[in-house]
Formats: sequence, structure tokens, C-alpha cells
Amino acid sequence: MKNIYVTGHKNPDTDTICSAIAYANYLNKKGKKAIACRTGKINPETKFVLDYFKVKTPLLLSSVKDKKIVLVDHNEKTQTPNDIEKAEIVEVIDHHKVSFESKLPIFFHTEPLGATATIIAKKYCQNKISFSKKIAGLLLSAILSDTVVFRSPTTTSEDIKVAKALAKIAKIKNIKEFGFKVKKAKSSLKGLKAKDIIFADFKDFKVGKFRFGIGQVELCGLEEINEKKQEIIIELKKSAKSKKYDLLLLVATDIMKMGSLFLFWEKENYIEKAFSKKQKDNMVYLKGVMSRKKQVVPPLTKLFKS
Ligand SMILES: [Mn+2]
Repeated sequence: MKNIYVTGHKNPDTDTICSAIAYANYLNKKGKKAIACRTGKINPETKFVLDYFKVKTPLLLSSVKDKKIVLVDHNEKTQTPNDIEKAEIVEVIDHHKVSFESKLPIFFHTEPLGATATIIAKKYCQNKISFSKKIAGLLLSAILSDTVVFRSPTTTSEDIKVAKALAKIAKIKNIKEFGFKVKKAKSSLKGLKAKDIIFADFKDFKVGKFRFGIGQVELCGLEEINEKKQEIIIELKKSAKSKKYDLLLLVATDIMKMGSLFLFWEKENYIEKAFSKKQKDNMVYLKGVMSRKKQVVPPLTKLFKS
């Protein structure tokens, strides 16, 4: 029996890593040989979660050539492992917009939920597979991370219901308190260079001839980003030109005040057009904006399509 490798996107976040671990575990329980892996460096938030539940960091895959692959938490080609063309994708489980092509029939499961972890937890339940305390803890952490402790507009009632059930198994008494502890683990920018801040949680997009990239940092307050904003804008401009982006954007989200400061470099004034708000010095604050997927990517995609 050939091993199945379960992997999330490049620049892995907590949902990507924990979903890969939980889904590999699920496949094992169904009698399949599956290994959780990753294609990028673990961030401090995910490290906190893995340490908290005493779970090993998944294997780093440098190549997926000739491997059987399950993709979790992404389906866009720009976010898959580099040599994905040489792999055999057997299944996709995701909660992002569908932007996927396959020459062969495969299992493809997407749901508009706050985290891939919610979909995976539901699969355990539907198939009557029990959760260990560790797996429940990882899935709970992933839901709290992706929904920003239920504050992101991507949060659904199903995410909250599933999270509550998982918290019981994981023995987490105060879900919100634990959630903010998870989020705070990566909210410090101390010692980070502008480049690290922009590209730590970064996603690439292509719409027609337009190429744009969006990084996101989630912070408890915007003081630290304000100190570094000039340095970040200089770096955005430099990277956009060398990597040929039409738009390079850093979304600095204040998870306490629930809004985002956009720092960007753009070829033309796309941001003002897409978000109908006047920018100043390559910056604009957007109240209520917290989700890249639901509130940042769609207006830009619409603009670039028109
Ligand atoms: Mn996710």
C-alpha cells in the first residue's frame, strides 16, 4: 500500500498544520497509510499549539514527486507544493474558494466554514471515529485560529458548535481565553524584519494578467506595526518590483479592535477603487475588515476581473 501524504499550503498556519495531522490520523483510523506533512516553516502560533498538546511537528516535504497527496486547507495552484504537477492528488478538503483543475476524477470536499478543521471534525463524527484529547485540542486550536476566536466574519454557527464539543474532549474550560492565548503567541513583531512580517503568512493570487500578493499579521493592537510602517512600505515596493507584482499588500489586523490597517505598494490605485476608501501614503485603515479570504480577496478579484 502506497503512503498517502496529507499536506496544507506553503507558509503553513495553524489550520493547515492541525488539519493535516488530524486528517492523516483519520485516514490511519480508516486503515490507510497516511502521513501528515508540511511544505513550509511552522509559525510561532502553531508551535505554541503543538507544544501545548505535546504533538510532534509534521514532516517537512521538499518534493511531492510521485507521491499520493491529499491537499487540506487550500486548492489554488499558487499555494500548492512547487512540483505538484508530478504528484498524484487523490483528495482535497478545503474551505476556500474553488480554483482547481484535475485531469482525473478525485474526492473534492469544500464547505463554506470558518476552518478546514471544522470539516475534518465533522468527518470524524459522521464516520463515528473517536477523537483523542490531542486531536481534539489541535482541531479546536485551528478553528480558534482561523476564526480569530470567533470574531472573523468567516465564523459560522457550525464552527462554534464543533469547537465547543472539541473543547470538552480536549479539556479546555475557557474556550475564548485559550483562543486569545493561541493568537497572542504570534502577535509580537519584536525582532522581525519587514520582509519576515510581510511574507510570514502570505498568499499569491492571479486574476487574468494581474498578479497580487497579500500578507496578513494578526495583532493585539497596532502599536508595533505603526513603528515599522515606513520600513514595511519600502520593502513592499522593493519586493513588488523585483517579483513583478501589480499589487503587494500587507493586512495588519487588530484582533482586539476588529479592523485592519492596509500597507501596500500598487502599480495603479487599485486599493481605493476596490475598497472605496481614500488612502494616504500607501496606507488605509478599514474598520471591520478581518478576513483576507472573505473581505480582502473578493473586492480585489472583482476589480481585476473588470
Ligand atoms: Mn484555513
